[in-house]
Amino acid sequence: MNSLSYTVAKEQFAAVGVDAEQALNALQSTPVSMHCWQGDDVGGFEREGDLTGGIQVTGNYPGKARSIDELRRDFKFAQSLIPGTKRLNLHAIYGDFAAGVVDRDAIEYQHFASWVDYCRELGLGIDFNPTCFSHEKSADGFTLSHPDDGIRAFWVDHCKRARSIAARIGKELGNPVVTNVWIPDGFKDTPVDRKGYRQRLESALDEVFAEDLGSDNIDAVECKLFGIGSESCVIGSHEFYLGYAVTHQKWLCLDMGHFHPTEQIADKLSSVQQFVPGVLLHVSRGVRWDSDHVVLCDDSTTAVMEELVRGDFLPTTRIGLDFFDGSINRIAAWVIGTRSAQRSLLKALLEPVALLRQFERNGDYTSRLAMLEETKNLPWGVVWEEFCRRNNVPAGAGWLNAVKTYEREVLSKR
Ligand code: RNT
Ligand code: ZN
Repeated sequence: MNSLSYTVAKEQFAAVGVDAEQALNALQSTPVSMHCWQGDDVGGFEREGDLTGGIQVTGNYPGKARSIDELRRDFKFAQSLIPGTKRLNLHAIYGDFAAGVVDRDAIEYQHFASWVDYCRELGLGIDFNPTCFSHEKSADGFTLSHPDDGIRAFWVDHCKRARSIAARIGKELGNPVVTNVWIPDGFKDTPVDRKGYRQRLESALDEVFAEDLGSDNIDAVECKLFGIGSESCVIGSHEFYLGYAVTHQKWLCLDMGHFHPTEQIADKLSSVQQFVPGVLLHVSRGVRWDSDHVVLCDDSTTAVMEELVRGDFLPTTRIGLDFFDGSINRIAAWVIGTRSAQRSLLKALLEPVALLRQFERNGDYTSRLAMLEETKNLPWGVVWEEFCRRNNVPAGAGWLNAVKTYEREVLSKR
């Protein structure tokens, strides 16, 4: 039975032409891909060592997952506090190397088979990423654009293997995997041969993508403006990958932290979606730089979700999360970020788009602005509570008590 407050809220939305039930169904069927790397500060299980590649996790909150079993336990718990459809986003360094660690150019499906069992049990799809950082062969900052033929070939092999592992995972689960290629390549200071690096990157990508793997794998490429140590030039820039994705009909990954600090990706979606087959989102929150803070239900996240709904882009978009905060409880970070992305999407799904569009078409920008403001008061929070109730997860901060108990009983003993 619906709650009384939901019944009232539903009527309020109906009065502006919005079907709350339809919004709930759309939210239920839109997966959010939760990144495994929030659980252990992008460490992985392949080797000890620093995180390199121009990305950084700050904070040393106790209780970080130290093994594949700990990460699996933490992730299983985190996703149980989140409503709706979830996926698990894996990086290649998170393989199951119990039988022995192999180098990146030798990873195989068998290293990920136990993740497939794990996700099958939890009813989750999987997404995948080659790991082109935190390795001695990327220590000088270059991978697929490296001037050394041998090093470039190593990373080409790694990315090829990642793609075929992903295709096999997609086949096993009957659920296509998005494989996202992000490389750190870039210069701290002004280069003189940008062209050479970009030409090498293009041909390396051509090699990586040469094999047709069918529909179990979806390729995406992720652009970036700057990183720590690559402030002056990133080889895989927005223009580079937009051009590559359009030419080769790959999905483009847009990370919210990968542009100028005040530049928003919401405005890019309707342009990019006209020319590429799909968009992978890395929902993140940059604070002053690509800091990968925990996602909030804030204006920029909501603006992105609004564009997805307004443009009817949900069928050709995969929503993935990409943040890593080691300064707070990492499980809480997952829960806060994922639920905030979903709440932003729900707000967008409850927007009276038809009405607003009509105002706009009539040139009545006064009414458009007035309604955009007035709808902020509509009781979307009540619809969110109903969504949580139907999914058997705590609606309000009730999940926090569960996380605190887990912290006491599990994390504090690590
Ligand atoms: C780095 C990119 C990339 C990574 C992950 C770990 O700037 O955003 O997506 O965060 O692959
Ligand atoms: Zn990203």
